[in-house]
Amino acid sequence: MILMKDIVRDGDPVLRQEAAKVSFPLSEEDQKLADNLMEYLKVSQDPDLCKKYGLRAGVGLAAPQVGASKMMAAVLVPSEEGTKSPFTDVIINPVIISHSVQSGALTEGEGCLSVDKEVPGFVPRHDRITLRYQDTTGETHKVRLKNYPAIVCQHEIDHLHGILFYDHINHDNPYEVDEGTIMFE
Ligand code: UDB
Ligand code: ZN
Repeated sequence: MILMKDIVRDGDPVLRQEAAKVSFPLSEEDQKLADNLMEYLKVSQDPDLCKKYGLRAGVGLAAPQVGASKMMAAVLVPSEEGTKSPFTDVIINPVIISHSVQSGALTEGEGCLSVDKEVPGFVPRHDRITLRYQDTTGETHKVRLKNYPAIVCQHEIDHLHGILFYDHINHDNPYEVDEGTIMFE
């Protein structure tokens, strides 16, 4: 089981590398990696287990964050959270094939399981994306995502290209975003 000690922190070069494409059928190692990434999210979102294992409750975890430079990330956006539409899958070789002109950003800014310090500021992203990815069986999916699930997927896909959330924050003006940017929780 993945614990906080297994999560690679900012400063480790693996977080700045371009991850390698994953081939199918998945190797046993890659299947286990997929299972472990999703398991972390599930366990961390259970308040009792989260506390018991000293985790940070996560909505997404990318393979490079556990030291595996592979194009794979788990996403678990729970449905209970009022306005947030759910999205759960292990996304492999994901590509954003189109996106809205409109930007979106979280009112609270972003954090990252690999970044221990808080970095204040808005992180401008696409409000809507069409995402193509393969699941663990190798089946290709094309999904349209908006708002929160779209933000989480963009954050995780960034990890596969060596990008961290604070790279997107305007350094001179951390709380400045383009006119018309949709802000949501
Ligand atoms: C997170 N968690 O997992 F709506 F159960 C953040 C951390 C960095 C604060 C742990 C989070 O947003 N928690 C959350 C939200 C919910 C329901 C719930 C837990 N990430 C994932 C990450 O670092 N992936 O690499 C950071 C998010 C910031 C914006 C999108 C991902
Ligand atoms: Zn992250």
